[in-house]
This record gives sequence, C-alpha cells and structure tokens, in this order.
Amino acid sequence: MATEEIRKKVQELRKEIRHHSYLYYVKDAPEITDYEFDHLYRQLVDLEKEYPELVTPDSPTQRVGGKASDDFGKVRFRKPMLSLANAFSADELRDFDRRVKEGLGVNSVEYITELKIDGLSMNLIYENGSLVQGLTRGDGRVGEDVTANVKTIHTIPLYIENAPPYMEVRGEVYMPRKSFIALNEERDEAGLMPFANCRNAAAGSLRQLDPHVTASRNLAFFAYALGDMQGLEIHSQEELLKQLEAFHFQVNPNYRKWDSIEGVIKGVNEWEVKRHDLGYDTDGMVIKVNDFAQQNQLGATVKDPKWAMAYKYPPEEVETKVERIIVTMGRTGVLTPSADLTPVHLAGTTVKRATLHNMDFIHEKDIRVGDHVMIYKAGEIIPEISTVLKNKRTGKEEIFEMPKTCPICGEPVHRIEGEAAYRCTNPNCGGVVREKLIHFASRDAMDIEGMGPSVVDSLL
Ligand code: 0OX
Repeated sequence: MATEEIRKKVQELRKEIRHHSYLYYVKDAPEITDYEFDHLYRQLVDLEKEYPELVTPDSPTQRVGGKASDDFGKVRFRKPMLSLANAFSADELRDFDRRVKEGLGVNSVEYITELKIDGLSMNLIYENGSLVQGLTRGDGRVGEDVTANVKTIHTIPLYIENAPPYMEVRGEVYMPRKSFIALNEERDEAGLMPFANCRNAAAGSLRQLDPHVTASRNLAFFAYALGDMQGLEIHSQEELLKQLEAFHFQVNPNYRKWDSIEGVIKGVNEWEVKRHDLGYDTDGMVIKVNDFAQQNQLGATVKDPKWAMAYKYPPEEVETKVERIIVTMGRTGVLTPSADLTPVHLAGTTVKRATLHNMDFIHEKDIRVGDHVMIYKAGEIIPEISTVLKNKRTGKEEIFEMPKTCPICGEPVHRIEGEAAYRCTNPNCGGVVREKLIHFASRDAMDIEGMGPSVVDSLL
C-alpha cells in the first residue's frame, strides 16, 4: 500500500515532469538536461510500477500505451465544429467586413488574424483538468475518438492546472515539415507510398490503430478555440489565446489584432511570402471578429460562423517538362527514380528535379518521359509532381521501365514481392557502400565534419 508520503512524491514528480516537458516541447527552452529529465521520468515509472494503484490516465507516463479506442468510435459534439467560409481576394474580405458591420450596426470592428495551419481540427475534452477525450472533426456534428493517439502528442497537455471543471479545447494537429520529409524518406527506403503533403501525413498518423506508430510520427498541436465549457469567462479571441497559453497549450505566436479590414489585408499580404519560411504548412489566414459578444450577435449559418473567414492563398504550382528519368541508389540498396525537369522557378528556388519515389508512384500518375507536368513543393522543400497534363501529349512520350541491372555495379535488380521498391541484389555494390558511408558521416549520424560525398568518393 502506498503511504501518504509516496502519494505526495508521485504528485511532485508529475508536476515537475509536466513543467519540464512544457519548457522542452512548447517553449523550446529546456532548463534541465535530457539526462536529468530521464532521471525524473524513471523515478516516476519505478514508483508507478511498485504502486500500480497510483497510476492515473493523465500521468506523464501514460502518453503511449493505451489502446486506440476500438476503431475510432463515433461521438456527437456538444457544440458543432463549424467550418470556415473562404475568401480568395481582398475584395471578398471587404465584403465580409461590410456584412459584419451591417450585422452589428457599427462602423468599426476589431479583428484578429491567425495563420491558417494546414492540419486536422481536433476537439480535446478536459474534465477537472484531465484530458479525457480527443475527437477529430468528422462531419462537424459527430467526430471520431482518437484519444489514445492524441495523448502521444507532447504539445497536448494531459493535465492542466487551475482548469475549469469542463472545457473543450479546439485546434489543429499538424506535422512539422522536417518530420514530414524524414518520414517520406523512410517510406521511400521501405518501398511504401509517400504522403503527398504534411496534412495527409498528419491525418495518416492520427488514424493508426497502434498509438506507438502515432507516437513515432512527431505530431504537434496549435490551440485556437474553445468548444463547450463551464466555469471560464473570456471576452475576446485575444483573451482566449492568452488563456490557452496560460493553460500551457502551444498557441501560434503569429496572431495579430487590427482595427480595420485594410489592416487585415495588409497582414494577409505580408504572410503570403513569409509563410514559406515557417517550419510547418499553412494554407491561408483566418480572420476573426475579436469581441465574443459581437461574435454571438452575428451567429452562424448551418455551416460557418458569420464572424470568421478563411483567406486562402493560391497553391504554388508551375508547369514544366520531364526531360528524362534517372535512377539513384539509396543506402539500403533501393533504387529511386527521379525526374530531370526543364528548370523552372517555384516558391523561391529554381527546380530541376523531382523525386518519383518508386514505380507504383510512376504507374499511378502515368508519368512518361516528355510529359508536361505540374509541380509543387511538398513540405515547402521537396519538389513533387502533382499532375500530368495528358492533353499536352504528342504521342512521342516514352514509358519508363526500371533497369534490369544496377546502374552502379551491373548486378541484377530485384523487386521483393509486396513492396514497391526495387533493390540492387549485390551486398557489396559500390553504390550502397558509398551511400552508407555518406550517411554514416552525415550530421544525422556521426557528424564527421568535412566528410562529404567528394571525400567519400576519394576514399573509395
Ligand atoms: C487553423 C484554424 C482553423 C474556430 C471556429 C471557427 C473558426 N486551421 O489554423 N479554425 C480556426 O477557427 C475556427 N482558427 C484557426 N486558426
């Protein structure tokens, strides 16, 4: 039986771990070393092992392990999760401003602009400070229970101090670009289909029956709204964002208050280019009437609130041509096809090559040498082909086939059944050895300064 003293110790450890976890994951400003953190965590794990009666679902040790609630059960929202009406031009924002002012009978309104994070909306239910349920948006009336999976997201608190008795926090689950790129590289190596963008990768990661998989995907969460709640009094969006920060949620810092729609338009234009430098994808900005009394007065249609609007940026895509398809070697012997393109300017750089991932990808999109294609940047970095412009075909385009022998060593190329990847069968293939050495010396591994590809080539 756990004594009062042990109970207290467990409480203290949890509080301390929560605090340092918050500093590390949300504030990106740790105050203790990983070693010290692991020591605290280990102490808690050991005590909970010895006294299992003290384990609670909101303990920091309970982030991974719970089973995904039987195939994502359906749950009806107390308050629907509304979507947003879209605007595509400054004039549509001016029309919105006119409707808002007319609806309120005023001639000036305060707005808040927020970046529109390109992820999945999530409703998190907290009872007496403990996270009890995480629901996807579903159709807006009924969501899907993904509690076990959202608990693995470190920027989602499992317990909130000084929380009201009941509170639903809404926001966006997203995958940072770095994690998305690393995940797709892993998938290419394993012969799996890559995700087209950060949003799809986040969705795929949340819809996992095994929370260990979700935990390995490095998802994150930005909070921006409340659903139903009791015991909180908040008067504006600005106040709400500050309160969410005080509850230790991650709130996107790039929100701003404006006293006119012309200010809003200025803010929207400012971010059209700047957004490419962020570590996560955004597809626009959200404009909200700041004052909650005014929001209530305006109300909502069946679908969208009348006090908010999404301004959507056009997706950046350009046309180019597939000049040829080449094959490169990865460190596990996987042969990856890439398209050499007619150089074009796209989102700040000149693009000459796009990855084609594997033969399944090429077949699915029916990409041929000589094709005119539209390209975009996945995760703002990796050029990808989105569509083939088949109406521009002349009949001279050539179907690509994977070489039967390795372009480096000449040994046969083999496709393992059930996998999309083709591999060189030679364990001593010079190409594989080269890629392994480059990886070994790289920043992600041993970080050997100066040992780049050309030094590796000399060495070999
Ligand atoms: C976003 C985002 C989405 C809340 C109620 C109506 C609008 N993707 O970043 N939605 C909202 O607000 C909803 N804000 C955002 N920042």
